[in-house]
Amino acid sequence: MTPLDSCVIYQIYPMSFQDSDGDGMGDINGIRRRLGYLAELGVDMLWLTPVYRSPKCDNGYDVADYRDIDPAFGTLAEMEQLIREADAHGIGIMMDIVANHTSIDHLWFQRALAGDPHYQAFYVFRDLAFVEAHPLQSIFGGDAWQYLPALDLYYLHNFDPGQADLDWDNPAVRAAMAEVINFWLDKGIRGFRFDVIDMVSKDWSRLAMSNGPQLHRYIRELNDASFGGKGIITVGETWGADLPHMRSYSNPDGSEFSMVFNFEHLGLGANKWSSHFDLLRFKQAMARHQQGLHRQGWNSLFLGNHDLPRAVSRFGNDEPQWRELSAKQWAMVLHLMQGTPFLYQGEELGMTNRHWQPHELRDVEAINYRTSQQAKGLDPAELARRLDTMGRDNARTPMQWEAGPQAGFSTVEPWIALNDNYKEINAAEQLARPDSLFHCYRRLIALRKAQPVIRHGIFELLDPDDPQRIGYRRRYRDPVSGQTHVLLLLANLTATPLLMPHFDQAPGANGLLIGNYPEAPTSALFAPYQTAVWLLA
Ligand code: TEU
Repeated sequence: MTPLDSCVIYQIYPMSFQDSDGDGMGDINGIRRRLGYLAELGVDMLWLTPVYRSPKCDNGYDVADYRDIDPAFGTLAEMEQLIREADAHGIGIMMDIVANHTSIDHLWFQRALAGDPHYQAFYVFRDLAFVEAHPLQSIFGGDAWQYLPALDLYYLHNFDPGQADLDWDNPAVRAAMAEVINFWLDKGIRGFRFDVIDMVSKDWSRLAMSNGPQLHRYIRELNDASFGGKGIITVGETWGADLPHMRSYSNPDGSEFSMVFNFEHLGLGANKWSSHFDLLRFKQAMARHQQGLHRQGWNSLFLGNHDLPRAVSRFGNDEPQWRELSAKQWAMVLHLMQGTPFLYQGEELGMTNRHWQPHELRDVEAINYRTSQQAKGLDPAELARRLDTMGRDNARTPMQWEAGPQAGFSTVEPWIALNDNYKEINAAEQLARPDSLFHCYRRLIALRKAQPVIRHGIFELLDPDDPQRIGYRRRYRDPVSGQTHVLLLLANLTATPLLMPHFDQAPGANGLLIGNYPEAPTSALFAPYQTAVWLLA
């Protein structure tokens, strides 16, 4: 298995990756069919968002059975085949562990409902007095407490009412979750992504649903009881992680996770729906994490996932004239940092956000948000703009494989609308064109494996206050040869030509490692979105 420092992980949203049985929804056999494509890209591991049995009120993040595959995706036997076939390509599979909550269809919750006190203690059931003293809003909107007349109790759901929070202060819950992980380890799973893992320890005294007092203890206990010491790659989803927490989570002693997802660089702010991307904050957050975790932890590197807008639409310029240059630029900016890059499906093609008609929305979060904002009288044009720029459905449109019917995703109308631009943006076109974004990603992935300065070099941000450019240096001293390798990246983030400071340090065309124009820059005047990366001896 590829070691952590050169590993690149590709995230698959199975519902939207490849349909193999003509029901308009992606499935496990569809992923198997595309393993050749993923091997060509050069990725080492596939993170699958949940494929467990689920009523799918939150597209699988409401798990009804952690040990079975949802019939819409296939069977356990097909999953085992996927694990074997991926392994034959040198690719591991990473499962998504949804440990903070289960579906209310899960047997545990059903037994709790039937009055079994052992399983009632798995969840957060409380009486009216407690609920009144602890008012909480669900992340998807509305009250986080749901009343159950049959029990005359309320249960906590930080997400949809169909997703009941587990009580991790109950040791039986922690043991049950370790067993789930061991079940998948036995099947040959090589990685785990832990959904909202910072919410498993809650701090009731502060009414804080994440970063509670037992958080790191519970993670260490889970590590000990399941994946620890087995060369498994793990990543925790932690919206509330600051640098000290990140160091603890990704402690090089291996006692917690390999790394976590920190979201600060995305500039989502307090309210994601009205947030704007802020380049200076991005640069500063990246530099802080690059430097703060160097040899003291490990970074994940990502610009997109199934909850976020499409990367080129959020960070770059998705107008047809600039889209590919801009997407290559962001790919280079991210992939030449230290850490483990995560590529979200379609990012390697530069897939974009789309315009949503109200009836086309599928995501529970977007639908709830639309309803609540309409009730509050938000201007309809502004509401549409927010859903188009920030809605999670943007990331969930079907993979664009080819220019033919349904973009090659399915033979029937997909469960969620395609992006109309699949005739221009698709895998078939890019595989055949050597200077495409796909091949740029393929090169970046290969460079990480070839160049120790990318894996280990110390990071230095240039001009942190420059709002139009990104520049950084990486520096690495080879312990054997004593030779120092320096990587220099300069990027013009605007649609107009710009003079680039630090160009005088570039060694000329011969030292160019990678760039997004056919020719290396010959002067300090960079073309629109021009990006160049040199290796200095
Ligand atoms: O996401 C956690 C989470 O907090 C997001 O729902 C986030 O708040 C939202 O997208 C931003 O508005 C994880 C999963 O990635 C997500 O798909 C699930 O819906 C959620 O947990 C619940 O399991």
